[in-house]
Amino acid sequence: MDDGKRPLLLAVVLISIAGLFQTASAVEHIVGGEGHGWALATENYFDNWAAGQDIRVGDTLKFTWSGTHDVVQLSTADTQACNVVGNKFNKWTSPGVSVPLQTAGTFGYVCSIGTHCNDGSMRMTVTVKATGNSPPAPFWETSPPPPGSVFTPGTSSDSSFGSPPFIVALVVAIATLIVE
Ligand SMILES: [Cu+2]
Repeated sequence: MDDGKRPLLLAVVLISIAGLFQTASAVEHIVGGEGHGWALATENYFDNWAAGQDIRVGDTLKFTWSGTHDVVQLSTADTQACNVVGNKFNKWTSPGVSVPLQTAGTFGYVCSIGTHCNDGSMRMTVTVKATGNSPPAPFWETSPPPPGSVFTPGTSSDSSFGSPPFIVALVVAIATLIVE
């Protein structure tokens, strides 16, 4: 190989390796969805929202709100009972807080202001799954999404462009061009 082309090839490989790590990057979940946030809601709204998310260790929960709310982490039993005078594991009072999820398990969050938990349904049980249990499907195995569902805002990245097979193919293609 021409020695002058080695730095370029090295750069391509390094960028591609960075791309591999990007596929496993943390997802920031905006609690309640972008249009709703951490606010008074209908019954089970936040539990239903959480059940629809793929929440993994390393992800964060972002609680956004206006007005007077807070976020208190309780046991799941205290969460379901809105027992905000029970054991508080954590409390956050600044809107926009990002709560890191460092271990797999089931966690409960409520708003402790007034009767927001009981009457405003501001309670949520979240299941955090371990990382790496379901790697994204290779793009050739992914069935085409139904019309209108492409680029749905708020869903986590399922792009096949970041998948390892795609990146390996890209590296091989570019490296072939360079060495010719
Ligand atoms: Cu509240």
